[in-house]
Amino acid sequence: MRSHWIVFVVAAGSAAVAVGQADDGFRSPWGPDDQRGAANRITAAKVLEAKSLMTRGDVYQLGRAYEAGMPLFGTRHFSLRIPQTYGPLGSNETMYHDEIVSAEIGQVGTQFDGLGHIGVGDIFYNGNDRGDFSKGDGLTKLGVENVGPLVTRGVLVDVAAFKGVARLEGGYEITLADLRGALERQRTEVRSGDVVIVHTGWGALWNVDNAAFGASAPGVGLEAAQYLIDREVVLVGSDTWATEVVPNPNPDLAFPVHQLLIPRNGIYIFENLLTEELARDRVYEFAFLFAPLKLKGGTGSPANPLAIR
Ligand code: UVW
Repeated sequence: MRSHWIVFVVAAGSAAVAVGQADDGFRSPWGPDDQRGAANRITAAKVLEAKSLMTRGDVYQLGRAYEAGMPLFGTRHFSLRIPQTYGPLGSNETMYHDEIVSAEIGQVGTQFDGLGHIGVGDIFYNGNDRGDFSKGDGLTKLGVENVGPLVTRGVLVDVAAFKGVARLEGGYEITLADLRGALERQRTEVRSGDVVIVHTGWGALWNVDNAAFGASAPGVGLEAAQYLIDREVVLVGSDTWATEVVPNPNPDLAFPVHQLLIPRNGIYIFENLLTEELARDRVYEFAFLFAPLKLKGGTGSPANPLAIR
């Protein structure tokens, strides 16, 4: 069941950005069987570039704790139970605990959105039709197990500092001028194969005012996203639950930046990252290390990525 090919072009600032369906926009430059998308940009040279950025030995954890009561999108849920204490085993009395976790495990808390997460109508990354791979017991294509390790140069873009605020307002669209201005202020450039993480300050609301945290979010707009696509990044992340601006300034559109990045360009999204410490220490360039959980047929991965300087 293939939906009609239609192109919607939305004026985003001065640029026109295609956000709808296009028969060319979904085709992978890495071939018709490709399931890794922009992860293909991480070459041995990018790994060595990341290594060269480890000059101080400072390690930053970018993942948040998974815990009951954390903000969740829509009807998603999370629970962790320790069913019982087992043992004792042997004369040495070994005791042990296991946990049962119930959650949309790739889509709660700090989360890495894989290529099977988002479609435009029925069409997903590389022209894959939902009807062909979306199965109840796991995606048969574009599962997160295909991504592989992401070890590359990371860039933090502190848009909050550029705007002179601790926290951008909910619904604030990060424009191309904001992105460029923040990068210039930091004297940082974005290169092919980079991971780009945006600090908005919104993460300060996490587990402090969860209603406000989830009601809206500042984030990347279509034009800024297109800038990062043109620079051939691997991933765009941030300290908000969507990374993109919510609601979109165009009230007709729902999560168009997700569509532009993931199915149309094979670029991953990271959400709910802990960016405060990098912003505080003005660490704008670092080695980024993350390997998605090999959750076969999964849409995303829980995460505790590392930034090392
Ligand atoms: C949706 O899946 C709609 O949102 P997110 O990727 O932000 O969790």
